[in-house]
Amino acid sequence: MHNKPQADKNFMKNIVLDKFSNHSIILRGFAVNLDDQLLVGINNVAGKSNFRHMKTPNGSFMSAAMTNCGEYGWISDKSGYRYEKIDPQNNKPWPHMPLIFKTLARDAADIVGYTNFESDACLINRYSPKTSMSLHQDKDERDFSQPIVSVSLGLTVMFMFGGLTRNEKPITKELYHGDVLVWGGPDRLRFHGVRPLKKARHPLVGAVRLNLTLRRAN
Ligand SMILES: O=C(O)CCC(=O)C(=O)O
Ligand SMILES: [Mn+2]
Repeated sequence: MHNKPQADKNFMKNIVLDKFSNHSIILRGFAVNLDDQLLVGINNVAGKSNFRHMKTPNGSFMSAAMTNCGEYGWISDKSGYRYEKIDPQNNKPWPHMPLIFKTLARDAADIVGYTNFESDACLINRYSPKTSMSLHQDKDERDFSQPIVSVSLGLTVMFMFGGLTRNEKPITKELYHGDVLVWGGPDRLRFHGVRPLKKARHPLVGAVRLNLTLRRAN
């Protein structure tokens, strides 16, 4: 018997969808049964390409600690935001994307109607208490017809989902351990971000929130 990681098919039959627009949907608790496997994957990746605070083009530091896996990794430095195949910190390719990440992203995208989503980049964000991410668009990818799949682990956060312009007032949604958010189509370029994390302790993950953002970069 081999242990091929896969989403729990029985669990998938009872998915709770929080559809807050036609193209922005939270699959509540969809990744809960996979949390141990996802955390092992994150630790393996971070053992090869460490979490770090990237520099923004204006010279400050991103408040979330980040690393990547997959063929492409998202980076920020004084030259701007972009995807790179090589981790600039160790000059090696980013660690392989654990199969469970890819499978989870494909299954989640599939359920909400984006078939055959093949992610080639996974940004891993780690938020400590008070850490936030300001409103931004994900627009460094080549093909905006590909959705974004975002997995939350650990502490609960308030996710902000705005419009296609920065000044549109965002709605907020709490994201809990195991929630998977998928957005695409006309919502693909919506501004989004997360409010500062409140101090707490998650029984499995500890005093942080981890986020996997799976995308098709190229
Ligand atoms: O942590 C999150 O839920 C959002 C992360 C995000 O928007 C990003 O990394 O681009
Ligand atoms: Mn984003």
